[in-house]
Amino acid sequence: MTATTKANTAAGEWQSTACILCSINCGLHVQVEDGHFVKIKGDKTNPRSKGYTCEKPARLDHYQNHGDRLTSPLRRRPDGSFEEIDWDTAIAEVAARLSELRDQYGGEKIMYYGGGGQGNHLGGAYSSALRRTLGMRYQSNALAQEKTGEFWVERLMFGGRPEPDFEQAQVSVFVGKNPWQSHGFERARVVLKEIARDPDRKMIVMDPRRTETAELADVFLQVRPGTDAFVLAAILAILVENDRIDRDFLSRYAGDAGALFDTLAAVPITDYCERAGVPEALVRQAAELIGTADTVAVIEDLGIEQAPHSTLNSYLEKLLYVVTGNFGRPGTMNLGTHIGKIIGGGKDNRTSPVGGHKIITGLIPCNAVAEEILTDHPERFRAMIVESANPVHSVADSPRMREALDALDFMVVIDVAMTETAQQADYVLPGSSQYEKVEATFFPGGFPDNVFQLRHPLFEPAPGTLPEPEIHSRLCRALGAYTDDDLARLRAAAEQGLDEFGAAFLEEMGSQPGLGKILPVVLYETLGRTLGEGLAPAALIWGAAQTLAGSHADSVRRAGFEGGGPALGNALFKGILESPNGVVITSDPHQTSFDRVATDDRRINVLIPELVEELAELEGERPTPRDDAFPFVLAAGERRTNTANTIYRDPSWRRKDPAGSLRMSPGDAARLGVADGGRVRVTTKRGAAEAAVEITDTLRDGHVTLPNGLGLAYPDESGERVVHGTPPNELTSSEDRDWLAGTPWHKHVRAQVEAI
Ligand SMILES: Nc1nc2c(c(=O)[nH]1)N[C@H]1C(S)=C(S)[C@@H](COP(=O)(O)OP(=O)(O)OC[C@H]3O[C@@H](n4cnc5c(=O)[nH]c(N)nc54)[C@H](O)[C@@H]3O)O[C@H]1N2
Ligand SMILES: Nc1nc2c(c(=O)[nH]1)N[C@H]1C(S)=C(S)[C@@H](COP(=O)(O)OP(=O)(O)OC[C@H]3O[C@@H](n4cnc5c(=O)[nH]c(N)nc54)[C@H](O)[C@@H]3O)O[C@H]1N2
Ligand code: SF4
Ligand SMILES: [Mo]
Repeated sequence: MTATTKANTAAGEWQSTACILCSINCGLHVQVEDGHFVKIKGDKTNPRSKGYTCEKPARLDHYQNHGDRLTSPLRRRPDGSFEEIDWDTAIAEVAARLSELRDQYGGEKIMYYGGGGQGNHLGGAYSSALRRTLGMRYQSNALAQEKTGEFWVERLMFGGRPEPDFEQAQVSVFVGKNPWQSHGFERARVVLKEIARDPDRKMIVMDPRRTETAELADVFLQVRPGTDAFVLAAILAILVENDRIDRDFLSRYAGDAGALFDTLAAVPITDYCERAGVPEALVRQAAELIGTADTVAVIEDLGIEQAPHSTLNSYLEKLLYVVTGNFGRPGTMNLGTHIGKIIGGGKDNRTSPVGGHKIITGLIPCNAVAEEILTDHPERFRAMIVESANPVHSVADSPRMREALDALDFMVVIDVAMTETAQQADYVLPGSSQYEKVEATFFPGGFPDNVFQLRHPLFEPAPGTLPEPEIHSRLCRALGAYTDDDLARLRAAAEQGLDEFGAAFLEEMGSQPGLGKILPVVLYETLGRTLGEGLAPAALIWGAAQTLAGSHADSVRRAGFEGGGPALGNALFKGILESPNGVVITSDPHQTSFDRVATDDRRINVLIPELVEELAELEGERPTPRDDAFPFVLAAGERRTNTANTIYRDPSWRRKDPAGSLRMSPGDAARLGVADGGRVRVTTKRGAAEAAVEITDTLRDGHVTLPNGLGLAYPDESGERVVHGTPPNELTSSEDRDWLAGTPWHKHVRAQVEAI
C-alpha cells in the first residue's frame, strides 16, 4: 500500500517539489521517510512562490498514503464487483475492447474526459498519442465548467490570456473570486495584506458574501447573487458617463467598438444598482477608482463564471481594464508565455456531435456530456476514457452522470484512488501518485518572468501502479501504433546526446510520418529512456522546450539561455531538467504584451456582437420572481480553508468542520428556528441533502453556501464505504447553464432549506 522512498535519497535530506492542491503549485521543500512525508515547508528557492504556502500542503501525506489508493488494475465482473488483474492482462483487454469499439462505431465515439488536475498535466499530454491512435475526436474536462466562457472571450479579444499583476497594481479588482482561500495568483495572502496595508493602493471586491478577501477591501460591492452583469454594466456606464475611457489607448491598440459605447451609455445606472442590491454611491466609487488609477489589475473566477450571464460577465470584466487602458504595463494585465498546453489550440468552430453545443478550446461543455450519451442518436458516445478526474462527483447532476456512464458500452478510468467515477468503470487502471513520478503543470503564464517547474519523483511508484505515460505507451503499443523497429534509430541517436537526437528526430518524422501521431510516446520511448531513473516522462518537455525556443527565442534568451535554433531548445530543456525547484523560462519587457495580441488584425478586439446584444437585453430581464418552493439561492461549492477539490479523499485531513457546514445568515437561521450546528434539509428541483448549519453574518439573507469537494465515500475500519459531507452535484441540474459556453450555474442553485 505505501510506496518506498526512492533508493537514492537519504532520510533527512531536503528535496524540492510542489504542492498539488491548487493551480498555483507553490514550491515545497520536503523530507520523506519509509514512503511518507515527514517534513513539509515552503521552498524559498522556488522562483515563483519564494517560500510561500498556505496551510493545506502540511497534510499532503493524506494524498500520498490513504486507505483508498488503487494498487492493482481492476476488472469488473458480471455481478458488478471488481477483481484484481495483472497489468499485461489489463493492457491487452482494454486495447482489444477499444479497438473493437473503434472498428464498430468509429474512434470519434470514444470520448476522453479529464487529463489532469491541479498538479499533474503530463498524463493528459501523453494521452494525445492514445487518442490519435484510436481516432478519438472529442474531449472535455473541468475547465469546461468554469473557464471556457472566459477563454472564448479572451480568444476573441486578445488571442491569449492576460495575467494580472497584483504585486504592483494601484487598484486590484476581484470579481466573484476569494483569493484569500482559493489563491489564483502567487503568494495571494501576502499580496492581499500588502495592498490592505498600503494607503496608496486600493482593493475592490464584488461578492455576495463578505469573504476573507472582502474584509480587506476598500470598496466591497456585496451584490445579490447572480446580478454581476448589472453591476459590471453600471460600472462601465459610469466610466463612459464620467469620460474615464482611455480613447488614446483604444485608438492605438484596439479595433472598432461598434455599438459597444452606445449600449453602455444607455445603461440605466441607478436601476441596475438597485437590482443588484448595492448602493449606487459605492458603485460610483469603484468606477472612479478604476477610471482614475494609473494601474489596474482584475481577476474573475467561479462567482461570476458559474452564475447567470457567465460569458457576458467575463466580457464585461475584461472591458473594465481594456477601456481604461490597463494593459501592457507593470501593475496591469499582460500576455505571458506558455510551455505546453492545457487547452486546445487553433480556432474552434466545431460543435458537439449530438446536441450541437459549442466546443471551446477543444472542450465539450461538461453540462452537455450526459446528453451526448443518453440518447439513441447515431452519433452518441459509446465509450469513455477518464483520466485524473471525477466527473460523477464534479459535474452537475451526479445521478444523471452516473446514468450516462452506465449507458456506455465501455469505460476505463485512470486514477490513483477509488473514486465515485472509478466505481462506474469496466476497467480501473491505477496511476502512480504525483510524488512517485516526474510531474508538472502547464498552468503558469507568468509575466514578466514565466517559471516552469518539473518536479522529480520523491518515492518509488507504489506497487501495482504505473505512471500514466507508461500506461499510454503500453496501450499504443498494444494497438499496433509502433514497434521497437520503428524506434531503433531514434534510440541509438538518443544515446549520443541531444544534438544528435534532435537531428535524427527531424529525419525520422519525415520518413515515418505515422510516428507524428504518437509523438509524446515516441519521445518517451527513445529520449526518455536516457534521462535517468524515473525521468522518462520528462521527454515530452524536450519537445515543448524546442517549440517555445522556436516561437519565443528572444524571451527564452532573456531568461539566460544561450544559442539559437535547436541548441537554444536543448539549453532550455537541460535547464528545466536540472532545476527541480523551478526555473525562469522566459523573461519579457512589458511592451511584448502588445506583440502577443493574436487577434486577426493584431489589435485588441473590444466588440463581441452577441454579448453586446445580451448586454442590451439585460434591461428587459425581469428579476426572477420569488419561488416559494425554492426561496434560497445555494452556492454549491465554496472554497474554504479545508477544501481541496477531491484531491484529498481521506476525511481525517480536515480537522475543523469535517462534514462541511451549510453557511447561512443569522436572519435566515432565526426565521427557520435553527441554531448554530443544528441540522437542516436542503432541497432543490434535483435532489435533497442534509447538513449542519454554520450561522455567519458574512452572508446576505436568502443566500446559503456549501463547500466544494465534499461528499466522498471513504472506507471505514471495517472496509465499508462511508460518505462524508454533502456531494454538491447531487443538488445541481445540468440544464442550468450559460446559453453560449454551457458553463454551469453551480453558484446559483434555487433551493429550499428546512430545519430538521
Ligand atoms: N481552498 C481551496 N482552494 C482552491 C480550491 C479548493 O478546492 N480549495 N480549488 C481550486 C479551483 S479548481 C478553483 S477553480 C478555484 C476557484 O476559486 P474561487 O472562484 O475564488 O472559489 P469559490 O469559493 O468557489 O467562489 C468564489 C467566490 O464567488 C462568490 N460568489 C458566489 N455567488 C456569486 C455571485 O453571484 N457573484 C459574485 N460576484 N460572486 C459570487 C463566493 O461567495 C466566493 O467567495 O479555487 C482553487 N483553489
Ligand atoms: N457543484 C460544484 N461542482 C464543481 C465545482 C463547484 O464549485 N461546485 N467546481 C468545479 C471545478 S472549478 C473543478 S476544477 C472541478 C474539479 O473536479 P475534477 O476535475 O473532477 O477533479 P479533482 O477533484 O481536481 O480531482 C482530480 C482527480 O485526480 C485524481 N488524481 C490525483 N492525482 C492523480 C495522478 O497522479 N494520476 C491520476 N490519474 N489521477 C490522479 C484524484 O484522485 C481525483 O479523482 O470540480 C468542478 N465541480
Ligand atoms: S493549496 Fe495552493 S496556495 Fe496553498 S500551498 Fe498549495 S499550491 Fe500553494
Ligand atoms: Mo477549478
